Amino acid sequence: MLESNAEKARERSANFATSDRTADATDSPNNPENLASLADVRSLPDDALRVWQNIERLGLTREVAQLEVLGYAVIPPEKVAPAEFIDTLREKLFDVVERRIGTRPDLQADTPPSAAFMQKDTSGSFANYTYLLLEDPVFQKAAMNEAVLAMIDLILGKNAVLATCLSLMKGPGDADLTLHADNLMTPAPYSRIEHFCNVTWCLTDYSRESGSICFVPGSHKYARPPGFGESSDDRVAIEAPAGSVIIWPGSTWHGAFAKKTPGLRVNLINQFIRPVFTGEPYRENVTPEILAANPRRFSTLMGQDLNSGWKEEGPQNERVAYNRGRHPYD
Ligand SMILES: O=C(O)CCC(=O)C(=O)O
Ligand SMILES: [Fe+2]
Repeated sequence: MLESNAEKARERSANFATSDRTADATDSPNNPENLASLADVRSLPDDALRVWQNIERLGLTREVAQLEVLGYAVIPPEKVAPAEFIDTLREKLFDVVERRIGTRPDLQADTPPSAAFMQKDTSGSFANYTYLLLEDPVFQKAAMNEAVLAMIDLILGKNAVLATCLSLMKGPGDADLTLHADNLMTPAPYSRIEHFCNVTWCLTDYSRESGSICFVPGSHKYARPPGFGESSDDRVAIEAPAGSVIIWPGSTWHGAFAKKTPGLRVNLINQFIRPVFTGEPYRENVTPEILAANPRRFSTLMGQDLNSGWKEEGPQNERVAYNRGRHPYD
């Protein structure tokens, strides 16, 4: 005979009362420490379970909490890679710069080797070395790092693609790097689902004095870029030893403090994105005549305003104007 609903309800509340009094409720699927039992919970996709188990296996739950609450996470070196790997990464990076420019970077120097095509900003001596991934297997290894990919799986999904592999080197200077969100080409309001993620390997020690990156904690929830000058009093500097990896999604407001100590600050940056397909290759194949025969907006549809596809010459940031307070296509 079928149990009546009233009987079922009594049984449920009896079970609830029992489990409430029992300290060891490890069999309950509601116990987050018992993830295996969640495999039976049909609302949770298989992949979400595997992603979470991987996060736990690598000891990254604290970093996931930082991401959720603060909008950024700092993974300490011991959870990422041995010190020798960081030394190799830095030396191979210096090899590339020496090959490209003819001068090897020197950590004690106050200016990184530079070439005409490199951008300078106002925060002092600053160089941006792009298109590094194919230069040495060590860069590919960094992009494939287990802890990094565990976080990428969570933030962007397992089919994320790598958008950039670059290095910033900066020496002493006076001006801070202005607050911005890396969702540079995305109009507000930003999606709740992140589409972009920055993974920065610190190859030298980071501190406020040594010109570290800074964040506005919680700004990933604002769903828009900062207005000009907004929130600069809320910036928090990252204090992290070389070998740490800093991860944040495209919506988190960040900048950097001016470097007040001698020598170079060096990093390696991988930016990951959700795959977005553009289908037919109009961007490369539309002719100047067709562009000229159509209104301005047509060029945008043809991908002519996209700030992507650079190699060693680096991105054309003048195309990106959100952080300067105007729409780039106006
Ligand atoms: O490395 C820094 O100081 C911040 C650079 C930045 O804004 C970025 O990597 O998105
Ligand atoms: Fe940025």
